[in-house]
Amino acid sequence: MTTRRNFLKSSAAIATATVTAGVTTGVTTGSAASEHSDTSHITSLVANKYPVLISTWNFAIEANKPAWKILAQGGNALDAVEIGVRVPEADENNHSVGYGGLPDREGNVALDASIMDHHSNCGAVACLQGFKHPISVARKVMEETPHVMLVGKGAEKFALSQGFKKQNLFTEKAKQKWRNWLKKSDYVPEINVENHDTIGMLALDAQGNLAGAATTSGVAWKMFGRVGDSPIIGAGLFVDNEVGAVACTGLGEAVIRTGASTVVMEMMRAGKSPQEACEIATHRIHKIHKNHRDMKHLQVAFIALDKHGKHGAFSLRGGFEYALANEQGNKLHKAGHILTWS
Ligand code: SD4
Repeated sequence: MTTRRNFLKSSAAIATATVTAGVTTGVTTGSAASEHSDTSHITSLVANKYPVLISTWNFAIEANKPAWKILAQGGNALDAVEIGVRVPEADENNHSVGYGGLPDREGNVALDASIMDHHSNCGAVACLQGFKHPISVARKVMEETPHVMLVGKGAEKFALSQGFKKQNLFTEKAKQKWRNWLKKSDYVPEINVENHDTIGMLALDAQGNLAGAATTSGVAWKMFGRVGDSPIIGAGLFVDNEVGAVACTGLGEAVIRTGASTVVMEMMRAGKSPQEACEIATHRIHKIHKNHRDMKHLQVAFIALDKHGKHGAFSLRGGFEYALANEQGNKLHKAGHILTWS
């Protein structure tokens, strides 16, 4: 099996399309807007930055393709992020999202997802079993119910009522990995090493509106009923159309403990760049977890996009990549980080 670590070691193939961004202090995509006081100049610079799309991990390159198509044709950010994250959800070789995802320790493939639009409407599902596209169920929760989140059996009942078809998501490959895990049954949530990661996707459309989506099968071998950060607005995902959008990946428990997306958002609101905001939140998680039992294997990572199309990305440990799509193309980037894997 190619682990993410091995993949990164032997990633000459992607090196041509990869740049290192914001290793410790920030990416260099900063808008020149802050250097000028002439508003019309700012408007034209900002206009050049629309649309833009950013997503987590290397599988984001494929996910960005249909999403970018929508944005490039003037479509809205909400449709783009939903269509985009459906790509890894449907990929049986991706063991961290949707169909083919690794199960909990009892053998249940339990999925979490959330979606948020530019009006601060949001919808989420947690611990949903048997539906390949939890992101689309989450969107229906947002559009068709008075609620934000449905979980477990309630989410399943709702999905069926909306016409989603129930199916078996537990593939033979995932079963094999589970059976191997059962031999020792030791729970070590090594995010990078397992190549087990959420897709978070953020888009700014041609109208200047933001949306975001996150979808995952959660950490492998979790307890039955465990919910991660991805379906929790303000933890794994947050969109505020006045400010920006944020998505997290990594160990959800650490993200929830720190309200991480909210931290990034409020830093941007206070005037920090998306890059600075991601770095501040990562350092906060590091500080809070220095003596925590989760620290040994802890990985968390952020992507952020502001209202003007500036982006940021940062992770606690090395190995986090994100794909950025704009008029210059769809490219994989390595994010800066605080620690290396020891
Ligand atoms: C979670 N953040 O459930 C999610 C998914 C994950 O690497 O494992 N990300 O904690």
